[in-house]
Amino acid sequence: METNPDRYVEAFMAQLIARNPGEPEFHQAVREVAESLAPHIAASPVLQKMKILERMTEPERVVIFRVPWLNDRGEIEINRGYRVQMNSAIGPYKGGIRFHASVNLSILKFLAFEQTFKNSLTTLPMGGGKGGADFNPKGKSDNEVMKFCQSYMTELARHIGRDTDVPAGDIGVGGREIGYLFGQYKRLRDEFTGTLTGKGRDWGGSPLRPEATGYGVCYFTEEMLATRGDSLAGKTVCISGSGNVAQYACEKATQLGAKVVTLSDSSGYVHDPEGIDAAKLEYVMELKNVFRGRIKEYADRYPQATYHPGERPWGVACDVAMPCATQNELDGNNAQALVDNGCICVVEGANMPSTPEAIRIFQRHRLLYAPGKAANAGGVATSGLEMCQNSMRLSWTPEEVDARLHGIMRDIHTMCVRYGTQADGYVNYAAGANIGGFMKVANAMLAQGCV
Ligand code: NDP
Ligand code: 2IT
Repeated sequence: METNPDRYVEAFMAQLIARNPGEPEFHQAVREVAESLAPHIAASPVLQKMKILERMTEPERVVIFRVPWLNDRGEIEINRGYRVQMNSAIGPYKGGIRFHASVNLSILKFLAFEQTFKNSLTTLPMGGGKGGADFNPKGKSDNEVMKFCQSYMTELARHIGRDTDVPAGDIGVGGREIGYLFGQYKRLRDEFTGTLTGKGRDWGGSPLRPEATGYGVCYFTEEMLATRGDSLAGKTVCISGSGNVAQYACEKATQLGAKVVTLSDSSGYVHDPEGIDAAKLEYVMELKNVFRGRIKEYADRYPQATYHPGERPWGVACDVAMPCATQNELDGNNAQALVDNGCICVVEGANMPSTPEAIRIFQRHRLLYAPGKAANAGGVATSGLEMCQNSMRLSWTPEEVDARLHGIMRDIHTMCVRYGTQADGYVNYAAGANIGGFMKVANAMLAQGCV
């Protein structure tokens, strides 16, 4: 039994790194959690004897498979498909599918690990999983995307099911891809069930699932600001990304009275000092979702906006920053720039967008800082609501789903405050989310024995 928290973390991490070499994102995600949990685990003979954290960091199952498909020129292309089934202690595996050239086992294990805690925080019965492929959708025709999705699902179908593992979208996987994936799943299994979430409204999708992650980020932001007697109204907001999460974070922040001044993609960012209002956002949605264009076109359309190629938006002065693109997109220098420019609140729409150094800077300067596993949980929570509606074979109204989403985000905030409030009154949301998310999963694992 190791009773010193620092020694516990170092010994634990040394073992984890030796067992999982060459997986830096996975190491980073686990270390962040291990540091929060160390005081509790170092004080708990049961958690140590039952090897709870050791088991939580070993996926229950990983499948890796060949995904061959024919491109529009009739040539064979080969990608690598994955599904990481991390933890099923409190429900079926649940988590998105990512199609991006960078996808590898390290990234999917970090995402599946974080998902386990996030899903626990939603209070809904969902375990943790994540999948994807190193397929790059950029420049691919609809036909090629469909062929790829069908080939990916042909293998994945044997590993998933409504009570086993329920995938959804993530980077590179939105409504179009979920449609192709669902079509192939239904064809192979000859059953119409809610095995994927994020489906179209007319065929089993929940109202508000597309909006849910971004809206949830803003609801969570409102809760955080309220702890300091403040709100989003009148705030200047920097958002990165211009995909699903960024778009709906922009929409809701604007509805709540904030002015969103940036959006980005992997090529650069646009800065619109007048704010990206509803009409301009409609243009962005068409540009990104229909024409699959680049964010730089925004600056051609709206000449008061400037385009900054190859840069991230964190040098723009703002009150609130919402990183909504990808992991490690906000480093220590970016964090320092945000602090120097007067930013008071950082809310993660993406998964693990801030590097450990960035997080230390936010916390040292006592910013309101919320990790993705708490702040972006509205997406998977609404996926959980979609599963619930599918099981009942009925559909709730948008108002009903929105009210539930709002309630869930409020409850996650309360959980973070409960487990994350320090002696000096500062709320460490990262620690709160890690401890709050861990408790339920750990208790379930203890009850279920050595499995
Ligand atoms: P989308 O594919 O819709 O959008 C992703 C956005 O991020 C695009 O603007 C993309 O730009 C940008 N981006 C992707 N990779 C990079 C990179 N390496 N560097 C800079 N920019 C990049 O994905 P989502 O909006 O769904 O996901 C965004 C984040 O939110 C991810 O971290 C995801 O895991 C997380 N998330 C998503 C949820 C969901 O429900 N969809 C739920 C919870 C979290 P480009 O077009 O140039 O690639
Ligand atoms: O990271 C995430 O929480 C998601 N991509 C959503 C997962 C889901 O199952 O809705």
